Amino acid sequence: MSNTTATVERKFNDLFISKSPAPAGRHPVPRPAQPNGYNPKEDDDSEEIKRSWMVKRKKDFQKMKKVHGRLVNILEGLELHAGVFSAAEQKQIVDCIYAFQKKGRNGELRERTYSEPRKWMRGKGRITIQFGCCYNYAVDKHGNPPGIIRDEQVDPIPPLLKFMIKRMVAWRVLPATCIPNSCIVNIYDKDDCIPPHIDHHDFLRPFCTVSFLSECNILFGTELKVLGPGEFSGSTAIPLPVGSVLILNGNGADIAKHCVPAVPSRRISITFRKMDDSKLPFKYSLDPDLLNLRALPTPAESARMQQTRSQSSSSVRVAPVQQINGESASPVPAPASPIQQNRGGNSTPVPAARFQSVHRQQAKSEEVKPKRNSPNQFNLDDFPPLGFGSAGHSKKTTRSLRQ
Ligand SMILES: O=C(O)CCC(=O)C(=O)O
Repeated sequence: MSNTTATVERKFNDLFISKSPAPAGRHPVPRPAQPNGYNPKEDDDSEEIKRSWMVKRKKDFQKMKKVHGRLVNILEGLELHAGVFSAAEQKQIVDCIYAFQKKGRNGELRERTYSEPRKWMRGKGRITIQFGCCYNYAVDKHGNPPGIIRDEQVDPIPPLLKFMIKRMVAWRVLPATCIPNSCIVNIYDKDDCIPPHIDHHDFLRPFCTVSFLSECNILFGTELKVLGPGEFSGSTAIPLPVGSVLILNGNGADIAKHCVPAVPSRRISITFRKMDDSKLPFKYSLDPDLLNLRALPTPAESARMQQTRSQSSSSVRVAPVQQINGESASPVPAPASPIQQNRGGNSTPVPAARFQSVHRQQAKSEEVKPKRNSPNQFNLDDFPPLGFGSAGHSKKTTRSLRQ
């Protein structure tokens, strides 16, 4: 690993791993370090866990279309998670990508890892960096069909991008059942694009794409029309805020095509995908860093853990006081948090004051800029954080091919 990459990574670790001490008087139950190196502070009210609760998640994308005579929600399975990577984290990731770009240009990466096509017309010229496997977009000069080329080797996923995977699993953006083992970095200069496609089935679903540097739209539709170089039209445009993760699954991955039209300014995306086991490169070996990843507790789980802890401590120390005074030793209930209100208030609270102060901080620093351009352009202003219902849509059911 070069010095630049190692320094970037050290700084990134500092940013990603919460180090704030436990509040006075609290004695977190020590848990064994996770074998994968992702060890947010063990206390269940750590900054890490609270940040994971503040991610804004939209999961109710809908566009009904007739497919083979049946009305189907072609966007079923899409999810947009905004605010997964902070501005400082995004900068570290982008710096790391630039360090790899430099290595690629200097011929310091494996031959098929780095590709920088000649910009011979508008829309063409997107740079790609492939880690984990060599993916062939179209029949190549050796006659290889599109898909994973099993006898080619590319560089392994760098540690910083593995941290991103761990973050996404820990924060419940990606399921622990489909952990990516490959990724493609796309570096778009102004006017570069990615044409309409459905991702190859050498990769499992769900897969995801993370956005950096500038916001752009991704188009979805069963018919995406090519209007000109880098210009496409489709039934649905979804803006991708920087630091957000778009999950592609279900009909959104397999019925609808997607594309990114010529971008208005430089943009980087990283698409993470898990390879089908039967398509793994012949020389691929399992990465121990990506085994046994786990999600952090939801607000409800965290509250249950806290309740269990306070019940066990009150049964030891508080009971005699109860008997003497004839009063309940239960703490005065905190005002209902937004989470409790939303759940009907019958479960144990996340400490309301703490939750709300984090919520206010997050709302202030929110990077998402809502836009309302067209009826089919989705916006982020009503994204519910984890534990909230989807504002205004919580009861809506979606009809899809996958029910
Ligand atoms: O750049 C994006 O957000 C989309 C990337 C994509 O579709 C792909 O890598 O297959």
